Parts: sequence; C-alpha cells; structure tokens
Amino acid sequence: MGKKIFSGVQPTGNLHLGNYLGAIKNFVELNNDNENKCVFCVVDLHAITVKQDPKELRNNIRETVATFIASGIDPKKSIIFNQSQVTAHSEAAWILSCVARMGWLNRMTQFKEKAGKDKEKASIGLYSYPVLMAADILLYDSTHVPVGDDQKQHLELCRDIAQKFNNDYKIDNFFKIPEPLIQKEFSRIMSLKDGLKKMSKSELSDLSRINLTDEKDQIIMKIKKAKTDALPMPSNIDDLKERPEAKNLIGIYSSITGLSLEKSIHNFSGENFSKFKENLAEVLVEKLTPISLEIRKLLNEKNYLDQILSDGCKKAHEIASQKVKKIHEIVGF
Ligand code: AQP
Repeated sequence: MGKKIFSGVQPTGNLHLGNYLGAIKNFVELNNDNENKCVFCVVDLHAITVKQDPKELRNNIRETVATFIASGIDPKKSIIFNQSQVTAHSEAAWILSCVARMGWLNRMTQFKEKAGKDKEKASIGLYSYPVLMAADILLYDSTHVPVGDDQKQHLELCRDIAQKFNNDYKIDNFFKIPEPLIQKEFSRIMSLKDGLKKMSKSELSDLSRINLTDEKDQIIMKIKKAKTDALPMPSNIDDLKERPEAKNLIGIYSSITGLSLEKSIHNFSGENFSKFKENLAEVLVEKLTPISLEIRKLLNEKNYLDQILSDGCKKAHEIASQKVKKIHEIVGF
C-alpha cells in the first residue's frame, strides 16, 4: 500500500548538500512512486523562530520551491505549499501545545543547541516549534516522514503527542502515529570544516557547506579546502573510527554515487586525500550542477513558482481544514 508522506524544509536560505542528501533526495524517490501521496511544505512559520529579513524570507520561500522542483519533485504529483498560508497549522499547533508536556519539550536537544547559553533570550517559538512540527505532520494523517537524523527526536515527540491526544480523548487512531524515514547511513552530513558539527545553513563560514546554488568552481574549491587529517585514505570501515572528517567525506562520496561504503573505501584505499578529493569534487559537480542551473532558471520564473504554491495551498487547505474541524468536535468547541 502507498505511504502518506509529509516533510518540511525551512526557507532560511543556503540550502545545502546536507539538506539534499538527508532529506530532499529522499523526497524525490518517494514522489516518484505513484502509490505514495506526498506533501512537501516550505515551513515559513518555523523559519521565523529566529529573526528573518522579510524580503529575504520571501525570496527564500521561492528558492525552496525552486530547489524542490530542480531536484526532481513533480508539483503535479505532490502537494507543495507554504505553511503560513494554511492557517490550520497554527490552529492545530495551539491545541496540541495544550496536550504536549513541558517535560517532553525540555528534553529537546536541538533547542538546547540552537538557544545556546543564552536560553532566556531565545524566542518561545524556537522552544515550542516541535509542537508546530507535530501539527504539520498529524494534520495530513501522514504515515511516513522523511527527515535527516537531526529531526529524529522531534519525530518521537510528535508520536508521543499523537498518542496522548488519542488517549486523552479516547479516540483510537484519530491521529495516525507516523514513522520516521531516516536513511540508514549518512543521515547526518557534517561540516566540511569540522567533522563533529552538522553541516548547517546558519554556520557563518560558507566554506563549511556545499550550497545547492554553488557553481562548479566553488564546489571544487570547497572540497579542496575541506578539513582532513594527516593519515592516508582509510583501508576499511574500522579505519574511519576517530576520523570524523574522513568519514564524512567518504560518506558524501558514497551517498552521491550510490556505491556502498566498503566499495567507496576500497576505490581509494591507502591513497592520499588529494586524488580522492578530485574525484569527490567531480561527482558532486556532475550531480549538483544541473540542479543549481535549474534553480537559477526557476528563480527568474516567479509567477510559475507562486502558482505552484497557490495551487498547493488550496489542496493542503482542503485536507488540513477538514482535520481541524474534526479536532474541534473532539475537543468540544
Ligand atoms: N547536515 C544535515 N545532514 C542531513 N540532513 C540534514 N538536514 C538538515 N541538515 C542536515 C535535514 O534537512 C531537512 C530540512 O532541514 P530544515 O531546513 O528544516 O532545518 P535544519 O535541520 O534546521 O537545517 P540546518 O541547515 O541545520 O539549519 P540551521 O542552520 O538553521 O540549523 C530536515 O529533514 C533535516 O533533518
């Protein structure tokens, strides 16, 4: 039986290789299976949990849609829309925030990482955003949620919220309990400058990530400058222990080429990093350049992108508003 898929990407600019390999590449495969019903959301409400420039946000929303399409998602097969335009999301998030427990949210490691030492100054939205994420997913009776490894904990929270709502209101199966779809290997792509830190949009150094809009020369330069260690290329998987940068680069190679990790290691075993880096840059350029060219082209077609969003919003609204109506009845409004 087909799956009901939901996933979101924040329009916070600098969409990168981690977003692509951890999430968007999966979206494309799921979209290509005609049995599945897919909803891909540009989560602009999530984006404003940290300060955004309104003009840039508007551009980034379009750029996220352009990235979906350029990566191979077909807007005729999948619903693509932006979260702020379907008010059911905010409404359901409030109701679910009365179901979720403080103790559960206090355990979310992403909040701790993002808020850093200055927790008191973080927005309330940043703290409660996993509840909005739960609303996003549950409104569409989603069965599967493709995400990167960093979102695993939020997915578990979503399952707990769904379960508690069903139990509290004694309605079995009202909210479906969604399964995460996380790739077994390399579900967390790390920074090119520090193999222990996640590749991230908000990292100040552009050299830490490959952006999906980078041109050929930038990709080659960034891979050349990527941090490695002084040892030769590893000969087996055990050699990757305690070598986070080598592990990350070989993981990227394996993920992009579709070759197993063993085979990828075998191909470069004992060589120096420069030859491997040339090959890695080559496969990245081959895979990403068509995507970046298409993104650039689509960004000049604003009306087309806006039409995709507006069509998607209508379809999303139809589904989500029905679910909210039922929630109202259950809650007693
Ligand atoms: N480094 C990563 N490796 C694998 N998957 C990743 N994802 C993000 N970074 C990596 C996955 O991409 C999807 C969309 O992410 P998002 O835009 O919703 O937000 P994020 O996780 O907060 O992305 P960033 O780049 O890490 O942004 P900042 O810098 O703001 O923290 C998600 O499925 C995510 O798992």
